[in-house]
Amino acid sequence: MPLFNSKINSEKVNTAYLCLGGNVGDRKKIIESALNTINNSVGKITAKSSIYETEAWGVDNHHPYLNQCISVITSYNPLELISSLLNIENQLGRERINSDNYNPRTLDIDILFFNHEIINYPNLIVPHPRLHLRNFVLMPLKEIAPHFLHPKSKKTITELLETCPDNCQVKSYNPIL
Ligand code: PH2
Ligand code: MG
Ligand code: MG
Repeated sequence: MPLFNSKINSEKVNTAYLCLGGNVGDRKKIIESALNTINNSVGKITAKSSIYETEAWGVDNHHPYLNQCISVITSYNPLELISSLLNIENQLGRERINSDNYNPRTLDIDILFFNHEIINYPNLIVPHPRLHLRNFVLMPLKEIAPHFLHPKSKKTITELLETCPDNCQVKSYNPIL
């Protein structure tokens, strides 16, 4: 019986929504490399928003970020997922200087949703506790999941964006190559 159960668990398919962002280095290349690694090692990417250039939220006068949201299908459980995402951040040059602060970073990959689960581990809270306060998350997320219901507030992403108090600028990123 245990064997049977673990096989079922290892094959369970989960849908996670992630937000990627960074404001140091070649921001676009770093996000693209992260997407490749995620697709090859974490699970298949099923949707991608466009890339946005976004004013730094929560800090004054930091360099603007690029942000993008994706959905991914994965057999990882939430802790396996966050640990593999932290590895990818590290591989792509993330240095954690002071974890309480919004330091500039090459790459941050946050789990926004994991299925419709509510998860409260000491080192992982899902849904992301500040996603409803952030245009840089809600605008890209609305592109790929406008009707997704937040499992706590039971509001859709479209509704959350309408009531989001954030004034930070978020605009489409279309660099002239
Ligand atoms: N991430 C933060 C803090 N502030 N601002 C923007 N625009 N984009 C981010 O990804 C971001 C931020 C903490 O993770
Ligand atoms: Mg973050
Ligand atoms: Mg993070």
